[in-house]
Amino acid sequence: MNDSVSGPDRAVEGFRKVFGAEPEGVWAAPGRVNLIGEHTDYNDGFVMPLALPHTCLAAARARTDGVLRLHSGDAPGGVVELRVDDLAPVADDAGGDRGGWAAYPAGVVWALRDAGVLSGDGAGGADLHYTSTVPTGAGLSSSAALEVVTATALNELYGLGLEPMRIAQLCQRAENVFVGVPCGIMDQTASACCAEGHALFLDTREMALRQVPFDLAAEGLRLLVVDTQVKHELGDGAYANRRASCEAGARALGVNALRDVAYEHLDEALGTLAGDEILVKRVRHVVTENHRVEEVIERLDAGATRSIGPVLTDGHASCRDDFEISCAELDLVVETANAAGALGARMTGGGFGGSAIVLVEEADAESVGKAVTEAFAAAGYRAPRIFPAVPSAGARRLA
Ligand code: GAF
Repeated sequence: MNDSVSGPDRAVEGFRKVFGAEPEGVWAAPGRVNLIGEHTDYNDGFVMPLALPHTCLAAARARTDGVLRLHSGDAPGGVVELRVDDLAPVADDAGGDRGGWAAYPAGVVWALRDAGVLSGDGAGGADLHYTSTVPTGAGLSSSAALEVVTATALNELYGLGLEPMRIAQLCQRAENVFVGVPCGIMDQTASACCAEGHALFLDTREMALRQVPFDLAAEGLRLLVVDTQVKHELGDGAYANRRASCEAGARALGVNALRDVAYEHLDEALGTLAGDEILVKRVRHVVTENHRVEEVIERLDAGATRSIGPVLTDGHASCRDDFEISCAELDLVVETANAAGALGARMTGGGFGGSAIVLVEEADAESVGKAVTEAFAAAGYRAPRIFPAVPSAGARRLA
């Protein structure tokens, strides 16, 4: 493939090469970072992600014979061919491989059919070729981008008329039920609904969203993403474990979800949990984290963008000490960046590796990045990848 061609052209070229035909269109869906509100989305809480300029592209055309052909320019293994009528989630106790990367788009077709959005024998058949610039395994939602671009393409190819929020919900269901990952709704909503120059405030209980202006360049600020390039194995079971602790905490407190524990009554609530130190910590993280999202919104609404820095750093301490989802590499980013003059920093996403975000004055971006890179070298860690998080658009058609 010719490396000099731009995104959509590259997707079209890849499609032609693999399927020997013209695609009907090219669609894009972005990865994300989360500004604040970590592990709150499965507690009916608040989150505030923003979309990255990095996207997963799909060149696609519909098929009338009920065959789904999936090809990724980034993964080895060639074309994965499936019959849409045969798609079914793998039973939880079946173990083994659920189909690698292709399980995500296949799960989306299954979810659209299972919800009756795509109906009739063979509906959902398509040829799809993907190419992505969202780093994988970096906690930047490459899987959600893959799901959302698939649903967005099929939405148009089949004239389904789905709103972005509905696309996000169907993609979450694909991931929960078909792929078997118990994620919340944040990543898919970010990929489907974000807007350029904005962060997305989402109330995951009401599924109400607000686009919050977040034009950092205009304020002389920059948000850096630091991809630590590590993913600790521990993370796999730990997400489900944290989710189970939150549900246990809600049960112990007699509420539907931890969202219902008021920040003002947190001490009382924690008193009720006395004796279970783990539940105390998990509940404290979720309740204070929801409060931090509200604080960040207030400060942004007041035009005091710089003042969100310490709130981000407090959020990191809570992820590290109470929710226990950080790791040495992420902690080193936060400590080093803040010591080098950043306004604030925190891990972002599920944790146990992946990426951190750092809010800096534009003039300090280079020196702060350099300090982090040097600290990684001194600690014997692999060099991190550092790039700016420019708040970008959600899923869309490109060609
Ligand atoms: C992962 C999940 F997919 C999200 O739903 C969210 O829970 C996040 O971890 C933590 O905030 O990205």
